[in-house]
Amino acid sequence: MQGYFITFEGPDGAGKTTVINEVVKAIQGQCKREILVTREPGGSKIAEKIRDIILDPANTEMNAKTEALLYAASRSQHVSEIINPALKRGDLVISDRFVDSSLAYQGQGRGLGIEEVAQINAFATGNLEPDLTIFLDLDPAQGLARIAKARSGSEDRLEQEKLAFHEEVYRGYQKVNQAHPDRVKVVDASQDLPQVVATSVKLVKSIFPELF
Ligand code: T5A
Repeated sequence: MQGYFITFEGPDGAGKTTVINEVVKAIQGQCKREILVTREPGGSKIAEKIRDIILDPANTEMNAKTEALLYAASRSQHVSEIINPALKRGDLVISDRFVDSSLAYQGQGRGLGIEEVAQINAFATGNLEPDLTIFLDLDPAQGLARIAKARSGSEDRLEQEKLAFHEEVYRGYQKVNQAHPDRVKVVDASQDLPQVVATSVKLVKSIFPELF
């Protein structure tokens, strides 16, 4: 029995973690499959250790290629140890970020090239692609403002990047979204949280009616 793989993407502070939690609360009583929620970077013991290295604000000297390769390494472990076994069991896997984050942040934001970063990730994941990606669409400045409000002073290395970097990342997401219109569904994340959650739940139910 093959499972289902849904990812949530978006700029920092778009609300991915909050929305995923609410979507799961809304569907878990009705969904016919086990639901596994996970996140990137991280999701497994080794991948979480790599996450700590990547996001440590003290690692100012990390170069862009090292950063891209660490995200891909963390993802490879996450896929082989957590995601693939869950999909094999037939679960519904929901991941907070996946390859599209690397395409946008490292490919476009760091200027490594979307195609180049896609290649190392195809190697890392064995070409695993989500069945559905929900892109929480929010102006990067608004996302950073939400983060500053929620946890000012404890922003990680990527969150501490200047607004210009996050705007470049957003342009990267737009390119990725346009290249995959069937897989990526865009939700306006500037709406109130209950509206963002309701739209996301509606999308999941309409795209995978057999799950309910
Ligand atoms: N990264 C990641 C890469 O560069 N390459 C990669 O390949 C990958 C996988 C990850 C960092 O690494 C980068 C991206 C990131 O910079 P992280 O801590 O996991 O670090 O960062 P995020 O995934 O961005 O998590 P955040 O917590 O920063 O953002 P979320 O999850 O989008 O937002 P969330 O849910 O924490 O919400 C932020 C605040 O907004 C409020 C929430 O209550 C919270 O206070 N909020 C709303 N407020 C008003 N209206 C709404 N609709 C709201 N929704 C949420």
